[in-house]
Amino acid sequence: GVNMERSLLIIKPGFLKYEKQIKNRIKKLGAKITHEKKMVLDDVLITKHYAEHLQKDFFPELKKYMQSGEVLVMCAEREKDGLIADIRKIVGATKNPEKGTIRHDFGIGRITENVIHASDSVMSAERELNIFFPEMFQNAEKTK
Ligand code: 3AN
Repeated sequence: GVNMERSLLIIKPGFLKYEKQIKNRIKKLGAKITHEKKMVLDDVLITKHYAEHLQKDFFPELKKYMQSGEVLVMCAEREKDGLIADIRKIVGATKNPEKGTIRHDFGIGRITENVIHASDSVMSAERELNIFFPEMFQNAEKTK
């Protein structure tokens, strides 16, 4: 429907053991996981996904960590708008996430290894979903 909203999530290396618990928290928001894939991120995917961070001091460390093991990439979708903000709330802040958030409860207190990525706006969600699930966008082209 017109209020549908979706978000790109990545459970980061070392945290796939919390897959069920993390998914349960997402589902409690009334969202469904519509697409998912387990993978090791190659250079192309990392570079596209973290395009805005390529020049940052922490990028080499972030890249090395993000390629250090399998990740679980997911698309979460909900019919009611506000899903992206609701997910960011339960994910928690980049630094010092609050008790009760995913990053706090499953994290190990390191900024780089902060458990999960979640899109921060509708625009980034669509950009990121295009990178990891291009098949989601192929019909729109065909029906033109
Ligand atoms: P968020 O994922 O909370 O939106 P961003 O987009 O600012 O945060 O940063 C992307 C990722 O880069 C973070 N999830 C974290 O893994 C890493 N990162 C951000 N800031 C730092 C930093 N100062 N030092 C190390 N890693 C960082």
